[in-house]
Amino acid sequence: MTKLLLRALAGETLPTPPIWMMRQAGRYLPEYRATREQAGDFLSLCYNPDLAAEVTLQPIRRFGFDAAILFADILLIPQALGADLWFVKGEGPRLSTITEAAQVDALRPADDVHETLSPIYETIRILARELPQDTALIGFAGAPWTVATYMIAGRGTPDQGPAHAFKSTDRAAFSALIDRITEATILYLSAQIQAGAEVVKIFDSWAGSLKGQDFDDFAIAPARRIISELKRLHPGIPVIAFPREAGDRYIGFAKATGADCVATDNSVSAEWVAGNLQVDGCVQGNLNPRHMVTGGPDLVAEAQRITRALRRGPHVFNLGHGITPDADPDNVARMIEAVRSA
Ligand code: 1CP
Repeated sequence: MTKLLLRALAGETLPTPPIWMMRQAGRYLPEYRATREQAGDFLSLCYNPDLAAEVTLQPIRRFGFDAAILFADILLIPQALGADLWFVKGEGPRLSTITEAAQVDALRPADDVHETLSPIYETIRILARELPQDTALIGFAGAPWTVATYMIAGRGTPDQGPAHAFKSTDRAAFSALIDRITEATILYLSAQIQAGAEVVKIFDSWAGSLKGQDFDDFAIAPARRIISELKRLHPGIPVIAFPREAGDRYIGFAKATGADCVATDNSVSAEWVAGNLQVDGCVQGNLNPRHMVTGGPDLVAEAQRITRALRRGPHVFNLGHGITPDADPDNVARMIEAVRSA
């Protein structure tokens, strides 16, 4: 096995960690903006296999990352389950909302998702052919809780208030929604693996707002179910899970879900991650994405501090969250150089 990412995920401690970046294909790159213009809107880009493969490859060509992440979005699953989805320029995603049990029942069955999502599998087949031999291909989906927060509220929310409210008023209907998304996610990720994804990542961007038993029921349990089912269907497939802002609960999450690698945000220190999480396996993270905007000596110092703090165990270098549109591409090159020379 020569791909660095696969070696780290298998538990190997490497002299230099594999490097990739969340949102590495995105608006901070002029070539992405040009291809997106050509596609029309964001969703047309996601569902155009040639152009989606092209934007996935752009950061690989420019920076030589060790992994490519499929270009798509976590909100395609709600759409495949029957929700309306559109993007408002300069604002973000909008979806039809879910406010009552009957709307959960009326969603399409999980088995139907392939009908909408088959272009995504074609993107993966193109990438599997075109990526350089030493670049690993990552597929992904949103975690059920995070996807549910968008389906219930109809948009991104700072505190996931509407989803928490629906969970307290009708826990049975809320659980049924989580189950439907979980089943759809298993089918979606399994098809991605069949098409050529070598790793899958589950993004639980809003896991941090689940407290107490809710974290067990709606962050840990669905992740455990998705991971065990994927590993039953595809023995040996590595899974990265990202329960963002889980804090101390990263530890219990890592032990309970069976994820091969837990990705951490930048609110926990790399030293804490080394002492508490890396002791049990591979970790990913966790440079603050603001350094991609500000650059300078702090960027180099921070990238090297993280690399050194995590070099006694398996580590995948990444940001603590996605790179932002105002980032300077030159800072990405500086980050990679800093990590590889640490
Ligand atoms: O205008 C544009 O071109 C769209 C910006 C954009 C991009 C580049 C969106 C809209 N999605 C994406 C791609 C994307 N999204 C990827 C592709 C691979 C890569 O990383 O390069 C991935 C993995 C995602 C995942 C995603 N989408 C998450 C989880 C990770 C995270 O950032 O926390 C979430 C929450 C979304 C929803 C979403 N999609 C797009 C936006 C702006 C948002 C956030 C909306 C909000 O909460 O307000």
